[in-house]
Amino acid sequence: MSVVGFDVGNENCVIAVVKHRGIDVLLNDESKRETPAVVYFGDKQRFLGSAGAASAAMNPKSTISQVKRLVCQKFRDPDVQEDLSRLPFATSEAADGGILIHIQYMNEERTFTPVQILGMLFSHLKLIAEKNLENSVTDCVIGIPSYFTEVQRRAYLNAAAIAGLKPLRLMHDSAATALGYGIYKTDLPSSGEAVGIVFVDIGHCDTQVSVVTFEAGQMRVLSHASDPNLGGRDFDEVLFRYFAEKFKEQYNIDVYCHARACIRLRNACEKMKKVLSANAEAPLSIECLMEEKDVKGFIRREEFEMLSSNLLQRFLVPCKKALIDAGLQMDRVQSVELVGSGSRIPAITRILSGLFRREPSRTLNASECVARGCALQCAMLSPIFRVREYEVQDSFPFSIGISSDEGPISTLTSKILFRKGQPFPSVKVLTFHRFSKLNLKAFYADENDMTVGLGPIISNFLISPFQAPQSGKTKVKVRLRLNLHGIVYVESASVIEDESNSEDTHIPDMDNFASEAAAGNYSTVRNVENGSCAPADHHDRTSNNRFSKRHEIPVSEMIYGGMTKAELLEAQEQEKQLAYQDHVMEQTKDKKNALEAYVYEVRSKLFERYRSFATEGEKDGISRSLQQTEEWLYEDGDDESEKVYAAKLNELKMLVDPIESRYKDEKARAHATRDLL
Ligand code: ATP
Ligand code: K
Ligand code: MG
Repeated sequence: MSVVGFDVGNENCVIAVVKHRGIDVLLNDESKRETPAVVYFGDKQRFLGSAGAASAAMNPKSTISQVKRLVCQKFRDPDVQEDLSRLPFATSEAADGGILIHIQYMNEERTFTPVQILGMLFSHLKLIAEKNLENSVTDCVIGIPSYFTEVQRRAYLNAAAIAGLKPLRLMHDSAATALGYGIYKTDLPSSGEAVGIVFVDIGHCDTQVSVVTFEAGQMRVLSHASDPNLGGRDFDEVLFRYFAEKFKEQYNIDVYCHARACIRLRNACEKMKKVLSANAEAPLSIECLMEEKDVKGFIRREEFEMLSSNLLQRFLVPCKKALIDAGLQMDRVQSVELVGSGSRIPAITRILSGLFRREPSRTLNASECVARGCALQCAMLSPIFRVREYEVQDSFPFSIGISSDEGPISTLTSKILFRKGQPFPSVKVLTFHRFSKLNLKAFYADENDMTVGLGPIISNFLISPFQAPQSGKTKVKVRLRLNLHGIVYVESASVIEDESNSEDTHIPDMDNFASEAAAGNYSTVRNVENGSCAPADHHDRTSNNRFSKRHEIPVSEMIYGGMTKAELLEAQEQEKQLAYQDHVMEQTKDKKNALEAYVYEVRSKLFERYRSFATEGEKDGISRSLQQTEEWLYEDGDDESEKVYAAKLNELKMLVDPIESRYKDEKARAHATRDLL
């Protein structure tokens, strides 16, 4: 069993693993440290990651990318429509208002949700990790943006479950980065003021800023702020629009009308952007972009920066917000750490230097730090690993409110349960007085926290049934947990029967809050599915030494959005079938290659090793068979099943094996003779 950290981006994925001597980033099939977040549906199998990316330009409609952003989004949302308009594959509105991706696969029209595609990516990453480690991988920690709401967090857990992974934690990207930073940082003061560091992560589509303080043996996240719609791709778009306009005048072509031309120009612009990070100017040249026209262009870095000036200003917004929310004065910021590959644009460094009054550092590996931090956290959470004691305290980026209603006639009372900025995981205990059932609703309490428009409602909990005593209402105690993933649920609900007297009836009928210590204790991670509890009885000794009796009450949870259990099972089954088909095709390819290799091998052996062990007749026969097989492989046998290739290989072996054994016998005899001498 290995412990693994995954960073699944819109553009790139990274896998890290903790080994005895530190953290390694695993190489994919192409020996790369970053794996493109791409799934390509070929004729008879899927190609994922690097293999998928290779086909993107040739098969735009069958190549799915950029799904992380699409998870849980509503199809009709104008921002989503804008995103979709830039993506070449077909989509439609799902029954629940979400997005469906349409694919022509094995002569069938298939549809997949973004979560399913994400699940495919997780499967692929799992496979890479297992190949590398020669070990099964299930326990993992997965990086997520801090702005993800509960549906998105659940979707990530579903995607991981589709792939057969078990995330011990969904970890905020910046918290992971900070952990990797803090655990190796040895120059911290052992006493006195904590050191404040600002982490700025600029990815392909988003920007996340977090303020973290470090002391010896611990890190505390003070704040998270982000812009989910600001990242490297926006700079590609600046160049894209610039050249699209230019080419209208210069070549009289409109790339917007030509899907493939759009993709090619966007790709060229992304390359150009990267060139401009290291050079003062960049050329552009695309052959036969459309209407058989070759296009050429050119831009200087100053021009690019001028065109991007609005974008650049926008980076300041989350930076300022994170500082304000953290309540940290600028002079307590010891360093600004810039990560995420989108941050490699020099103008970004410049604009951040202006705000923070210091040049941002690049101490960390910009593309690997999230995965590395996740791997570390996974090792810390896993019972099979021993890691240095280190306290990770993350803060929750939303305020969560809870409301209860007392049947149809009562009014709704609502309060903030988990406050933005507070450490999590965390448990709160509430007391209610009710007749026979209790309805609780969890919601995001502050619209200003929400950067993705997914609505405020989180879940509904029905706590029922319980029996009221003859005298009136029952006292119900509810434990609500905000778990390690940042998901809120009712951990347990129970009836408290006080056996001493009726003192409690004097408690005003108002919902009562009590807060338990924020559990920094990670041993109580529970599956989020476990919303309901089996009824059980307990006897508690209360603080004033009276005995009270406790009965557990069943809890049922209704989640807004996301997959049902049945849908998840079906998705897992589908993924198994798709993976099986990929596996069969890989095996087929291997067999075909083996047959081809055998043909060449035997052909050369006929003139060397087998020369004096086969008759001329045998040699002629074998040569002819080899020739026929080779021709067959290029024609009728180009696309056959594994069985057919295996049979062909056997046929050839039947002819060649007798000769091989004659050769071996002779070798053995020679050997024996030598030993005798
Ligand atoms: P996200 O965090 O949004 O999910 P991601 O993690 O996949 O996405 P990264 O791999 O951190 O994103 O960054 C990818 C972005 O970085 C792309 O927009 C890419 O063009 C950009 N990028 C990579 N190298 C450079 C460079 N040298 N100069 C400028 N931009 C670069
Ligand atoms: K990444
Ligand atoms: Mg990223």
